Amino acid sequence: MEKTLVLLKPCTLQRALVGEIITRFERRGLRIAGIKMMQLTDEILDEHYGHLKGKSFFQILKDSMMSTPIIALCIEGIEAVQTVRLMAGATNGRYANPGTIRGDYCVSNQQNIVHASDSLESAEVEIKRFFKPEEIFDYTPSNLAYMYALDEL
Ligand code: IDP
Ligand code: MG
Repeated sequence: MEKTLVLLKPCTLQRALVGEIITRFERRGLRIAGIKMMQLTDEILDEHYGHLKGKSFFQILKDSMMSTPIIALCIEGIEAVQTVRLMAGATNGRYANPGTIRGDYCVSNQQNIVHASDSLESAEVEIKRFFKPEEIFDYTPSNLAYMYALDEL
């Protein structure tokens, strides 16, 4: 099964939405394979947001991501990368579809509740960036046979 990285951003902790957002992933039927609270640093953000270096909002984004601890989640499911991206919605919360996390909880282009890996390749790199191997757990959910059809597993 696929694993993907989700970060609950500082805005989510400040707005006390952590439980609600984690509940959405649980209710969807995705498995939490790892979870931890972290204070991000300039170094990890330079890597994580390397594709945005040079953008006018880069420093504001990094400062915001360091303003409060974040919660990192490793989430697992069949095609979890795409499922979680669809759940997150468009980057700009003002344009995100209602029903998505961003579309239901934010109105900002930056303070947009979650980070979610955008491809299988970035998920693999990002999970390693935020979790040590021993922080990822491989237990079998007891309801798995009711989450997926047998020919999907
Ligand atoms: P994503 O989070 O939907 O994958 P990216 O383009 O990878 O979007 O950007 C990473 C993060 O940078 C966004 O989630 C958002 O917080 C911030 N960001 C992206 N574009 C803008 C912008 O135009 N203005 C302000 N912040 C932005
Ligand atoms: Mg991105």
